[in-house]
Formats: sequence, C-alpha cells, structure tokens
Amino acid sequence: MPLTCESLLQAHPTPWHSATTHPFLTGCQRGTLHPAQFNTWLVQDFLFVKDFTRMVGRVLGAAPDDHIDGLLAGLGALKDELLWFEAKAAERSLHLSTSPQPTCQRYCEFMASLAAQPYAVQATALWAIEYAYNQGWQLPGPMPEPYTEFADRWGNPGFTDYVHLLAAQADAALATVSPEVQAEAEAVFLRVADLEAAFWQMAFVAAEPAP
Ligand code: HMH
Repeated sequence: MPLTCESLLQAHPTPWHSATTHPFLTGCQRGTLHPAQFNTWLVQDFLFVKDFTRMVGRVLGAAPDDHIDGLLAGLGALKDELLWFEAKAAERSLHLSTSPQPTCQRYCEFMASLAAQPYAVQATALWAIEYAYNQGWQLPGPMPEPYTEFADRWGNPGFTDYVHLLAAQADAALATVSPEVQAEAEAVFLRVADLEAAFWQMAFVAAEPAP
C-alpha cells in the first residue's frame, strides 16, 4: 500500500489535531484573543510566509512537468499574500522588519532543509503546511470581525481546491518512491504537525504586553 496524504491523517490523528486546533483560533472565534497575541502571530507569519514562498520555489524546481502549473498558481497567490500581510500590518501599525521568534526560526530552518529531500517528501510537506491552515482557520466555525478575512484567506473554496491539488500531487509522487522515502515523508508530516502546534503557541509565549 503506497503512503498517501489521507493515510497520514488516518495514522496520526492526535498530532494533526494539535496542529489544527488551538486556543489561538478559538480565541479569535470567541473574541477573547488579546490583540497583542494576534499581532505577534501576524508579524511572525509574514516572516514565515516569506520563507515559505522560497520553499515553494524550490519545490517547483524539483517538480515533474505536470505539477508546474499548479505550483506556479500557488506562487502567484503567495505574491498577493505577501502584499496583503504588509497591508494588514500597516493597518495595525506593526513593523515587519523584525527578527523571527525561535519557533518561527526553527520552522524556517526546517523548510530550508527540505531542499535536500526527494520531491515526494517536499510535496508531502507542502501539502501538510497548507492543509494545516486550511483546516485550522475553518474548524472553529465562522470567524467574527476583525478575523473574518484571515479565516477566508485560508478557508475559501479556491484555496481548498488548491490544497486538494497539492494532496493529489503528493500522492502521485509518493506512489513511485521506495519505502525509505515514504518513511521520510511520514517523518516530515509529523514534523510539520509539531511545528504548526508550536507556531500557534508562540503567540501566547512571545506576545508583548499591551501598551
Ligand atoms: C505557520 N503554516 C503557517 N503559516 C502559514 N501561513 C501557513 C502554514 C499556510 O501558508
């Protein structure tokens, strides 16, 4: 049986649950999140997305011909997303030229390390990273203002279709690799789950007190 994205979710429900459900997200939904905590996430996620964009560029470089189109569309969306982050930060008077927190730094180093992995492993990581946000922002239910557009960004139907495409591409790549590479893809999936859980938690650990 080849490894698939669905089989990874089936095999590891607990780490995936921790990656996609967190008091940060329920706090957005209930209106109880402290704005300083949200702002910490916003700035750190901008830094994350910059490095994530570089990672997607490297995945594209390793991709087979029939995956180029979907990955290019993803990169086009990331161009918009980076501009959107800049606009959201400006609305909140946040400075984006700041250092990554250790948790963000670790995630960025992990993404850089994927370049040495076979394409099937990179494609699995890319799917897991995008699916974590696609699920995480939707699971709490409709988000009130000012968080509605954040939930929509990763929960909208077009993004959900993109995540399905990434799963299909990862599955296609995983179908042809050795058991050793499949095991590496599984390890990378679990690493993404851990890093996602830590990233939500960072907003609580690192938030500045309110002025
Ligand atoms: C931490 N994971 C994190 N940030 C994001 N923006 C995404 C995933 C989705 O792109």
